[in-house]
Amino acid sequence: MTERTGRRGHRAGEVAGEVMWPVLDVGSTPDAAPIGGSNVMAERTTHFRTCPLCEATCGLEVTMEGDAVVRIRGDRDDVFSHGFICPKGSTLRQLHEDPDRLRAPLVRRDGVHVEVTWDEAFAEVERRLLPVLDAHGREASAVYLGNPNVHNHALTIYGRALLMALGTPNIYSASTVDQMPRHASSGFLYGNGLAIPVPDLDRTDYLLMLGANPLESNGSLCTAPDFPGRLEAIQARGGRLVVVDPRRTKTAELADEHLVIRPGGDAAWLAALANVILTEGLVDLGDAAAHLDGVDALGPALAPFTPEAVEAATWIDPATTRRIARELAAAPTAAVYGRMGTNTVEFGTAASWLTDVVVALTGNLDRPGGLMWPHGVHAKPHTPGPGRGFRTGRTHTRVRGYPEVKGEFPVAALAEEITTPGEGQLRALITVAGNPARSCPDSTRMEAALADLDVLVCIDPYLNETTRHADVILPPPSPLARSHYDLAFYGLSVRNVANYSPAIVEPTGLREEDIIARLALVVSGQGAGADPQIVHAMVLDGVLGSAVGGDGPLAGRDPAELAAQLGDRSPADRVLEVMLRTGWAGDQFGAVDGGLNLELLEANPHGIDFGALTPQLPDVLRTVTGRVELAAEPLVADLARLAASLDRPTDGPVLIGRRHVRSNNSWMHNVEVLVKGKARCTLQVHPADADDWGLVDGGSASVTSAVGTVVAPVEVTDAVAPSVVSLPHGWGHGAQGTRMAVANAHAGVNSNVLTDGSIIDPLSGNAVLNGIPVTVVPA
Ligand SMILES: Nc1nc2c(c(=O)[nH]1)N[C@H]1C(S)=C(S)[C@@H](COP(=O)(O)OP(=O)(O)OC[C@H]3O[C@@H](n4cnc5c(=O)[nH]c(N)nc54)[C@H](O)[C@@H]3O)O[C@H]1N2
Ligand SMILES: Nc1nc2c(c(=O)[nH]1)N[C@H]1C(S)=C(S)[C@@H](COP(=O)(O)OP(=O)(O)OC[C@H]3O[C@@H](n4cnc5c(=O)[nH]c(N)nc54)[C@H](O)[C@@H]3O)O[C@H]1N2
Ligand code: SF4
Ligand SMILES: [Mo]
Repeated sequence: MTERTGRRGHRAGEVAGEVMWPVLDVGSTPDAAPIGGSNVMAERTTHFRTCPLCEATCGLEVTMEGDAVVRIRGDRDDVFSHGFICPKGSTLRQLHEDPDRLRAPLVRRDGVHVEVTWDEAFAEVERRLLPVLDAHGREASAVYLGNPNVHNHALTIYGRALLMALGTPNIYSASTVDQMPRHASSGFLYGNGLAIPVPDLDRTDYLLMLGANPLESNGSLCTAPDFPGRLEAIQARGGRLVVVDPRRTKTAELADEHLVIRPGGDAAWLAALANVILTEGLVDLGDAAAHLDGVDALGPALAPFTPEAVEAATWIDPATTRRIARELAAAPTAAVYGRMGTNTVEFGTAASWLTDVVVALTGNLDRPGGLMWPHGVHAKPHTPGPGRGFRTGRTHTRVRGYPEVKGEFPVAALAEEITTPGEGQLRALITVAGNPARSCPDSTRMEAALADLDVLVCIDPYLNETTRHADVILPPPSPLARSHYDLAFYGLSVRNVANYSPAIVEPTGLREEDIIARLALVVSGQGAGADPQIVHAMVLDGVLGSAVGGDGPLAGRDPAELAAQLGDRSPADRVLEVMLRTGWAGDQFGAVDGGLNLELLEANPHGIDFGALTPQLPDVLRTVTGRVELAAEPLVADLARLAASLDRPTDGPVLIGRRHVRSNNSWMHNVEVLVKGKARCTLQVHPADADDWGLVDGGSASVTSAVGTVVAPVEVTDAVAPSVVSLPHGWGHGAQGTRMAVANAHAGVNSNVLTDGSIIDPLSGNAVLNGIPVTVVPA
């Protein structure tokens, strides 16, 4: 068997089998682990681990000779991915070996970054940061958490410790340039911003996908390794895939039908689908009916959104809208799934909400083949009954008064909070695994803001566009030098799965939880030399305390007794062990025979499959009523804004983004095998527009928005709709002071110079990254 990549992956039909309960599979554990000693013999060893790079959680088979990587390919025995990997999976080797990856901390001296010891680095943080906190207060500091935080359980577990130690209300993350609308709509609908239902890919008969391109992205808010194979399996079993996208993507090419939509039009179009279902008497609530509130209010609220009324705003003709609504209602099971294209727009929360409305009205909420809630095995059993509901706006940003959502402020507001003088002006920033200089809207302003800070501390493996402004950079270990467990994504997964990967090589520097712990001790005033064990004990006590509190199976047990049962592991893994043992599938520290613990996962290096998703209503709900609030007041109120947008003029080109399978946001362009070949950072332009604007393929165009201009190479293609131009994000390398030789030689241009930080989706605070009005002229 050869390595499976891309479209040669398995089909989902083979995946959707019986529940496979854990079997001790000692025979396939690594023959020897090189960890813990210099490998004089350079013995060949095989290791199985989960790829940490994207949400798909593919299993990798890593062959080592001593500390050197010999080969990485898909793990054919992985219970979830069955050998599938994409071209990025094997580049863990290149990331591990990358000479530009920082092995030691850097501090900036006279404008130049120089290597220092860890002790010197933390002393420098103390010297630079504490006076700023003392002079301006904790509210003058902020944290930005980037995307890799959710791909790294040490960061997921320890992030809170840093936030608490810093004591700042100013929390920003990549969530508000991404999926915050999904959290907000789930918050209002289900009372829980984390209760995000996913399309039950392996069992659905009809998938309506809007603004997602899993053939390049490998899926998002829907963890499904070999997403392409699972889509093909829908078709192979007689189902239908409809893709709604302004661009003919690879996913659109695979689809049975591709509908071209006007960028930003999804909320209006979904409202029209719901309108047709309601007015044509197609409503069938199915088993969820007993848990749904607000169905009667939807008819009047959505009345203005007839297929005719939304046609100009969506470019979709009314007959097609009616037909799709009828198809959804008639399908034995159907799921509607929206991602970046529906979230990072002005009506992101509305689109997320209306996705779920269409699903609920057709009886597809919480049933196999519809939208279902995963239940990560590390999560506690749901506690049935009403909850406290979902509130936003408990605090507001200083400059524009944007409400907090899920405890975060919109990252679109970060730059102005740094550059606008006055009480509460941000003077200190800590970034953890983020590159806001390339990922956030209005980069010109963001970079000016980063340069303007009194102090910037970054936990990051690269000297890149953001960290070049840093006073101190603290690099994490290589991806092979840490253990891995997908805490975040097993909660968004199309099957309930668990897979743990031990570290393969010894870290050369500090573990990431030690970096965070020491930073937390510095910012809480305990000194650069304080023992990180203080923080480790506190974090562990917290999770043990919550395990023995309440009325769960461990109620009343002694935390110290439980701690004594934990293995001799890294601090983050000890916390993970508690979570796994006290989760719904856990061994409850010996109380449940055969229950899950970390040893069992270690003995099953290809993972354990806990089966297909199961209905979760009403237990997943945390609304005050204990019911699904289909017509929650803030959501219905937002419809007036949506209705007012329907008559906006449609002339003039708009910019959208795109992803390519060989890229990963802004940070993997330093891997030669991923960037070689034809330049991918091009402005895609429809042939008719190219003629009108005097552009030629291979020429260059100047693109101007309300906030900036970039000059990009032109790619003429009818894959984009007329009046739509597309430029990928995450490029624009080559900045002075960075240390990324490969990326800087393949710089590309930064599309976020064009995105406008002053426009957000008000309910979620999410930035608008798609549908940006631009003018395009030959450069
Ligand atoms: N125009 C436009 N902008 C976009 C998007 C878009 O579609 N269009 N997409 C948005 C989305 S969905 C997202 S999620 C954001 C991403 O926004 P960010 O998270 O800010 O950006 P990334 O490019 O993912 O940068 C990740 C950073 O983490 C570092 N890193 C990688 N691994 C680790 C690690 O293990 N530990 C630590 N400490 N650091 C690590 C990398 O070196 C890099 O600096 O970008 C958003 N920006
Ligand atoms: N290769 C690769 N994989 C990735 C990443 C990456 O950068 N590269 N990033 C990861 C991250 S952080 C995320 S969040 C996910 C994102 O995962 P996806 O959302 O699947 O990725 P995108 O390619 O951004 O897909 C968005 C699609 O929306 C379309 N679109 C733009 N505007 C609109 C609109 O108004 N309406 C509709 N209906 N469609 C629109 C675009 O043409 C594009 O095809 O990918 C993850 N995986
Ligand atoms: S699809 Fe995602 S998880 Fe799978 S190999 Fe590629 S980057 Fe890794
Ligand atoms: Mo993302």
